[in-house]
Amino acid sequence: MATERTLSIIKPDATRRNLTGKINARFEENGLRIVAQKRVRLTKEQAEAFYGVHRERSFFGELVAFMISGPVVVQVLEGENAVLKNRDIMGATNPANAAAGTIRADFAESVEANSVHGSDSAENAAIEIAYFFAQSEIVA
Ligand code: RTP
Ligand code: MG
Repeated sequence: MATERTLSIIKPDATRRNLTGKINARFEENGLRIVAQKRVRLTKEQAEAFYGVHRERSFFGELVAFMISGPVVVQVLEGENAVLKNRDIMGATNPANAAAGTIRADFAESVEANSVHGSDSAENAAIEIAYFFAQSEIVA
């Protein structure tokens, strides 16, 4: 299994509750390395473009409003099988369905305010990483 990278976002519900360190510990304890990280306030345009695949969904407007409601931490995680591994560490989208010990089971407030984003495929990871980071900002 080759080393892989994935894009992670610690969402506004989690930064508001000062959970960045606790969430980062989950990644590191599970063998993922944080090779890039920055705390930013997304613009409406950035959030709409980032979640563009959901543009037709009923929750799109609320999702964008939530993602710009406070600071987020965008980060690149690196490790073996990083995309799927991070999805496992995060748990299911709805915390009610998330397995015990996952970030969303332990920290998420709701299906929307679910604390973290993680890329869902290697292909999307490459697109999402390039959306937020220059190559020179990623230090392995
Ligand atoms: P993400 O993209 O943020 O990692 O989450 P995901 O793959 O687990 O879930 P996805 O289906 O891609 O949905 C993106 C985000 O939209 C919000 N959502 N709200 N109100 C709702 O029913 C609903 N469904 C999804 C969540 O914040 C979800 O993470
Ligand atoms: Mg998704």
